[in-house]
Amino acid sequence: MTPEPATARRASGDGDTVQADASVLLELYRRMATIRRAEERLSQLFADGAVPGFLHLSIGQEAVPVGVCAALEPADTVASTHRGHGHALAKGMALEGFFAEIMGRASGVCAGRGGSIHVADMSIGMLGANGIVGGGLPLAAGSALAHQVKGRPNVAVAFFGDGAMAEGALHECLNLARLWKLPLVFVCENNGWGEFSPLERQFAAKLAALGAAFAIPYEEVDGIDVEAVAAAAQRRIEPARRGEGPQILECFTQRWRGHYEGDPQKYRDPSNLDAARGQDALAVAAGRLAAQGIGAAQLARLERSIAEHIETAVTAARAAAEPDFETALAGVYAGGRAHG
Ligand SMILES: Cc1ncc(C[n+]2csc(CCOP(=O)(O)OP(=O)(O)O)c2C)c(N)n1
Ligand SMILES: [Mg+2]
Repeated sequence: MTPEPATARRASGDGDTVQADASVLLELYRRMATIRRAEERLSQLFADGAVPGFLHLSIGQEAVPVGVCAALEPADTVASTHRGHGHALAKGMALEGFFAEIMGRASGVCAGRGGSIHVADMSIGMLGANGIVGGGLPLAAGSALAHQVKGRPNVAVAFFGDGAMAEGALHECLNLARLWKLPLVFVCENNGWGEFSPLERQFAAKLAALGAAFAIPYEEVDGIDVEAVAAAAQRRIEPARRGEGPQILECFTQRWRGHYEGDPQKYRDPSNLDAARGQDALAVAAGRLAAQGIGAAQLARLERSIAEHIETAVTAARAAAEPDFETALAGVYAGGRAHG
């Protein structure tokens, strides 16, 4: 997704919802639709055997990465989770390098060595998706420390799922970030599920209580409403950027798909899935756009251009070379030696 000016950040308003004009909301819609259509395309490619490894889709959760990243500067940094496609695209990853990476091609953003679960691009401040639950948290804390030590006016964002609430890494990072007043924003994507278990079977407390325990300001937001997420993110990011220390934002969202592609979700009551799919960030935004004079025809044109861009990226990825075996170890050892 081509990074564009953080329009929501510039929008006026400090209430619960940014007083965004239609063009700002349309841009947020475009970013969310790009993530959803890219993941729908990945789902097909995975079924066709064109995507190696596992695939964890974030369909249903698009408003969180888009709302949060709209409130960030390009040089701010984000660390992600195993469900990281939305974070990568919302932070500004181009579709070409994104698809090529996930399809294991040398033209991918990590030269085809990372794939879906390690998609990263330091040039846009995307520190990487991460297969370790809670693994992105210390990376974001380290990045926030680097911003602080180097005197940069930037913040780091740690995206994490509700499954990380019970991880020691979160508790340690909350403590360290508060002690050192790091410019770090903890963004929880609470979709109510950790793999195949509901949150209440995994964590007895609340994230708000962790915030209170570590003396870190906490805010929660409807993670289906992209404007509300952008406004809340702005409220958390600004104090962190001013040097007031870490912040927590908990976004309540919905996981529409299985934990991974192919997960039959037998553990999930169909009514739970229906309820989740009834909460659609794109539909909410489309309804508001319609009220502001941007109707279905304009959105259909936007969808066509997104679909064309995705197909161009997929076609290029299919045609691209696979990584060269001879260089398999490059980047593994310091000094970049190609052979062990
Ligand atoms: C340290 C660690 N423990 C367990 C796992 C296995 N695992 C992978 S994803 C996951 C659940 C993650 O849930 P959540 O953080 O809520 O993210 P979501 O899948 O809902 O986006 C678990 C337990 C792991 N990858 N890492
Ligand atoms: Mg979860």
